[in-house]
Parts: sequence; C-alpha cells; structure tokens
Amino acid sequence: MEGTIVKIISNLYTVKTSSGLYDCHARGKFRNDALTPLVGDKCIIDVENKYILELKPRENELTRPSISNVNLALIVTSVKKPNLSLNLLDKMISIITIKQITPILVFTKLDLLDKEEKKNIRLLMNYYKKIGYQVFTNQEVKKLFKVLKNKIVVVTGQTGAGKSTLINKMDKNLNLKTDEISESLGRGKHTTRHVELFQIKNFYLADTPGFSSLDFQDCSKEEIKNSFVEFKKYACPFKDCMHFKEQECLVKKAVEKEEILASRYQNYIDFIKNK
Ligand SMILES: Nc1nc2c(ncn2[C@@H]2O[C@H](COP(=O)(O)OP(=O)(O)O)[C@@H](O)[C@H]2O)c(=O)[nH]1
Ligand SMILES: [Mg+2]
Ligand SMILES: [Zn+2]
Repeated sequence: MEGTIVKIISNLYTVKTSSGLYDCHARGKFRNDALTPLVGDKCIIDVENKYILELKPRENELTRPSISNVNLALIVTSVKKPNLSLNLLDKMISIITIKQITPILVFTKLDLLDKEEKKNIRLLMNYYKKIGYQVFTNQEVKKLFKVLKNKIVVVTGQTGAGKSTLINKMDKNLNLKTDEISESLGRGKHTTRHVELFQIKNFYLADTPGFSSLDFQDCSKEEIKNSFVEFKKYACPFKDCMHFKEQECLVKKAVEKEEILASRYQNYIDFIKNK
C-alpha cells in the first residue's frame, strides 16, 4: 500500500495512507543503503507486518528539519514589531528558490501601520506580485487555502513575525502557543528525532525550527543571480554579466529607471559580495 511518512519518532515511522495511519518500522535494508526515510517521503508499506518496503524517489530534501518533497514555503514577514527586513525577505526568497521550493509571501501586522505606511507596503507587495510571486497578508487565509491545496508546506520567518498566529488561524484545533521562543510544534518528550507533518484540510504543514537560520553557504553566485527572477529578462551585452562591476549592464540601468526595486538590487549585491 502507498502512503506518505507524516511523523518520525526515533525509528518509528507513521505513514498516512488512504485507509488511515500505520506505525511502521523501516526494513534493515534501508540502513545498509544509508538511506534514511524522511518525513514527506512517499513509500510502499507492508500493512500486515508494519514495514516500510520501498521509498519513492525524492523531489527535494531539506535539512534542519529533515523533510522531503516540500512544495511550498510560506515566508512570514512582519511589517512592524519586528520591523520589516527586506534583506531577510529577499534572502529567504533566494534560498528557497535555489532549493527548488516555491516561496509564498505572507505579510503580517499591517494593522500596526498608519495610512501612509500601509500604502507603501501595498506598493511593495505589488512589486513582488509583478515579478511573479504569490503575495498575501495574514488576513487572507481563505485565499491561502486555495494555494496550499494538496501541497507539503513549510513555514519560515523571523521569531515574532506571526507564524504560530497564522497557523492557528488556519486550524483552530492546533492551538499553538504564540509569543513563544521555541518554534517547535511537536516539541516535548521526544527530543531524539521527531519531525512531524500536520494535516490541515487537504495540505500538510511542517513546523520548521532552524529553517530561518538558513544561509547561502551551499549556494553559488550564479544560483543567487538566477534566483532574482526579475533580472532574467535583461540581456546584458556581456554574456555572463553578474550585474555588478560590468559596464553597460542593463540590470543596473533598470534599477536607475526604477523598473527594478532598489532594495532588491542592493540585497543581491550584498549576497554575492559575501560569496
Ligand atoms: N498586531 C498584530 N499582532 C500580531 C499579528 N500576528 C501576530 N501578532 C502578534 O505577534 C506576536 C508574535 O506572534 P507569533 O505567532 O508567536 O510569532 P512567531 O514567533 O512567528 O510564531 C504575538 O503576540 C501575536 O499575537 C498581526 O497580524 N497583527
Ligand atoms: Mg511561533
Ligand atoms: Zn548585467
């Protein structure tokens, strides 16, 4: 029978199938192959003996937390308390894109802004929409549900950004503590190896402690450049233009003409400079 691993505690794997949940062990073979089943893995199980027989190939794999086949990442960004950090936002967009996961932007705490500030945030949100991202506020849970349908989703963002509040809004039964330093939904007794996907309606959501501490360590300058999607339409005269010190760079011209958001370009330079 086919299923998805939704929870791992030590070496016990909970597999969700069309006929319910099964607590399974992995066959010894996996350990010999140095292939460790991850939350998110699609697998074939032996229902009678409660064994995972086979793992399906993975689409992608995250570490810290270990989870596979992630489709979407919700980047939760507060516009105040903590203050908006476009550097952090662009960094998360880039890293998530490089990992071949689709970023979804969710802005929070717009209620703390005055009229003028709100207008500016709307302009900013429109820029990110224009370059191709799906952008929401945390008031738009119904719209988010449509995007999340049938996906495996991780949630990331600064402490205090409103991640737990948003997840609670999606599923009142979860009742996560807000204002908590600890980010773990499933924390508690099982400190060994405990990763869990929570089913909300028709999608799976993973709590992701540590995910926000990702950096560009494993990414090349090229990958960072390609993750700035709005640069792609500019064919600079120099074929491998990094849009940095090159002359006649069309991306730099587009920044001057305000076609490209200045903060996006500055953050890009910041990221590649440190490589
Ligand atoms: N004013 C306002 N406060 C919010 C909003 N979203 C979350 N908060 C508050 O911000 C604080 C941190 O939220 P929390 O969900 O714990 O953030 P997390 O650390 O990202 O999980 C809590 O006191 C929430 O009540 C919002 O949209 N507006
Ligand atoms: Mg939280
Ligand atoms: Zn260029």
